[in-house]
Amino acid sequence: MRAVGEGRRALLGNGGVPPLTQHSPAQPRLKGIVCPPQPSMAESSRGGSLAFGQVVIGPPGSGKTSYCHAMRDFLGRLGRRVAVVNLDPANEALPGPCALDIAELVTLADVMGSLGLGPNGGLLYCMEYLAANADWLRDRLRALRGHYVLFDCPGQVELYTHHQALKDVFGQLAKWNFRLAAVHLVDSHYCTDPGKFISVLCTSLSTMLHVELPHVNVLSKMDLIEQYGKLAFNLDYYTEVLDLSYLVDHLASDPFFRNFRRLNEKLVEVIEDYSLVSFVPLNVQVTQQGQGALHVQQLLFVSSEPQGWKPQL
Ligand SMILES: Nc1nc2c(ncn2[C@@H]2O[C@H](COP(=O)(O)OP(=O)(O)OP(=O)(O)O)[C@@H](O)[C@H]2O)c(=O)[nH]1
Ligand SMILES: [Mg+2]
Repeated sequence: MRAVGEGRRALLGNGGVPPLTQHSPAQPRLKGIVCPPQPSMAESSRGGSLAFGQVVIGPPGSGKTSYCHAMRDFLGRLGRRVAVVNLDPANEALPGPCALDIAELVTLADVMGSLGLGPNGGLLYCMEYLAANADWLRDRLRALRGHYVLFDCPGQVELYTHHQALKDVFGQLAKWNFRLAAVHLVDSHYCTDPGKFISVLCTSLSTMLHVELPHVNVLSKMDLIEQYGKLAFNLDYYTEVLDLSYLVDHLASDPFFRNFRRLNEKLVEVIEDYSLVSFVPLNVQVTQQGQGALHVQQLLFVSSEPQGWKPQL
């Protein structure tokens, strides 16, 4: 970690990040994918070649790190140049090699120890520290030109729903000619509980609106869905997110949740009015499509489409 005092000064002086383009609900979109305005090719390629990749985001334990390494292994087996960049300062035991690790700059343990912060505040500080030291990231990423880059991000929901630091880092990456898709992983376990599924819909929508990147929502750990419990509806119902009134009715069959019916109706109304959220089911542990879930290769195509790029596999 650079000296904390230096980091603090850098944080106080971090006013140079330009605002990103505003989200427009009128933008064209594919199923499960939002395509905010992208810089034109001519504008993007000024000052360097284009680079492609994914920012892998989502709640704690949703499978981000496993996904990054499964995708890296898959592309590596095909002979592609691919790199995992660990942006999670709390990641200590990584399941595979990383081309670049934020631990070189800052670790959560260092921040908690030196600033007396808890794990959540410490992680937010680390992300602010990274945003304020974007030059460090830019210098290290230069060595990865020509690679498809998978950014393994931390599992803290507020980073994606309202906190500014990581969004600023994504904005910097766009200025350095990275064309990124956000792959937002959510544990498919939430499908087994209608109340939790509504909250997942709300956080997924907030994340899409806040992060403002081409976006794919993924239901992860599909190999476990049957063990998680019986689903009240077909899997398609959860992935397509079309008519949520059935979900509210189902929830209201529970005497406790009946009291909150009106609140749930209003929440799903917001989701339906935006009409942005849907999911792609993913099983990182298979190499063939099965049980209604995609595998990493198909997800690569799904996430590349809004970037205007077709992977050559
Ligand atoms: N069965 C199964 N387990 C998975 C899958 N993906 C991840 N896991 C397991 O879920 C746990 C969490 O996975 P991680 O990849 O560390 O999740 P993460 O989102 O990176 O977690 P944080 O970085 O702590 O937010 C690990 O025990 C993984 O082995 C999957 O597709 N199927
Ligand atoms: Mg992780």
